[in-house]
Amino acid sequence: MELDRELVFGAAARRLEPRAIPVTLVSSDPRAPPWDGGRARVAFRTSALDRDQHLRLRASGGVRLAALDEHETLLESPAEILAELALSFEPARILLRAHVLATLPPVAPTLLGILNATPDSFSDGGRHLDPERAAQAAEAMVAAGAHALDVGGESTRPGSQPVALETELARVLPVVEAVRARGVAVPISIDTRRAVVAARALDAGANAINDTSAGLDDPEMLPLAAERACPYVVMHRLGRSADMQRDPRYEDPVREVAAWLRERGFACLQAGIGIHNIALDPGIGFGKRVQDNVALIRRLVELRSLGRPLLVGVSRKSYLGRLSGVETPSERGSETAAAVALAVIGGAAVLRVHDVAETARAAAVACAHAGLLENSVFHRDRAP
Ligand code: HH2
Repeated sequence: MELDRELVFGAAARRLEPRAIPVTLVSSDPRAPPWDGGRARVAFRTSALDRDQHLRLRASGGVRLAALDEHETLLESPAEILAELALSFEPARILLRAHVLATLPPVAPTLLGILNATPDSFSDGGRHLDPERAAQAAEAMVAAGAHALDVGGESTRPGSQPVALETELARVLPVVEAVRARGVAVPISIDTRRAVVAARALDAGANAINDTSAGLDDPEMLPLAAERACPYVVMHRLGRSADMQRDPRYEDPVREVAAWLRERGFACLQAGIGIHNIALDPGIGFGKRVQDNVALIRRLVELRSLGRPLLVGVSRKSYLGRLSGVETPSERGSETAAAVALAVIGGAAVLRVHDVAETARAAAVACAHAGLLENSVFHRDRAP
């Protein structure tokens, strides 16, 4: 049965209230592999629907259903539609928990080198303020194994204050331009909460937006990401930088962060951002206690049930220092390597790191243990 993407979970489906329809997963066919020719076959119980809801579901084009009987239905869907479904419907989370690991191809993570054009970032503050020096550092990171670079002009460390728009622009634009002028050709993400900064950086040669506010600090951000059709990182944050570490609390940080990311991911879809351009990030250190960060890394695999690539930023973060007793961020290389290895095992797709060479080695070892070596860029690029 050929399914039309728009018909199945396209624009019409987005008009549905995400959790209005109490459809529950019954089972996938246990005899068949979850993916057969790129399609999943999953049965949903729809008996909980009243007539009105049922009509709405069908009228929405939200699910193309072949009835099993009057209470159960069979959904068939290509991977990308399931991914979109995961952000839109709560039951799909359960569904994807069962299927995603078996279905999304495992890949070695992308290394995203951090290039902070700031005087006050917690680890590399002041090192890359000069555009030429920043471009040299970018070149060195790529030589060391970075697949992409993340340029930021505003520290978001706990307790930091926002910088003026003009200041942020004056910091990041010359760096993006200098990196490009030097011929560094890897993708660049712009780490900003402001749509204007993102737009200008994209014009200057950046390719993606990394927004630590998930679109909540600037109403123009999601529309911009949709219009530019560029990758957009949705990061979880509790509170704001100035106060986020004051008294963060969760009952279950992993469940709560997952629910929040699903909500914001759905907002991205509604704003018109393509499902393939959405990546999710648990926001390590952003309004989290040590045990919350630990739980998020230890149970990272649960966030994969959201069906989108996960970006993880553990590099040198203070919770690592709290665990090991090392206070100076730049001396937390071993701590970073250990956390990066766990993130790889948990299925991280992108690792945001300061020391690329060191992390590349840790990631290569972790990839081998996770069975990702064949796909590993480390393996491919470094084979003699
Ligand atoms: N962490 C920082 C900044 N941006 N973006 C994403 N997506 N995920 C992160 O974990 C993340 C981020 C904080 O680290 P850093 O840039 O090194 O420090 P500062 O905010 O002080 O500039």
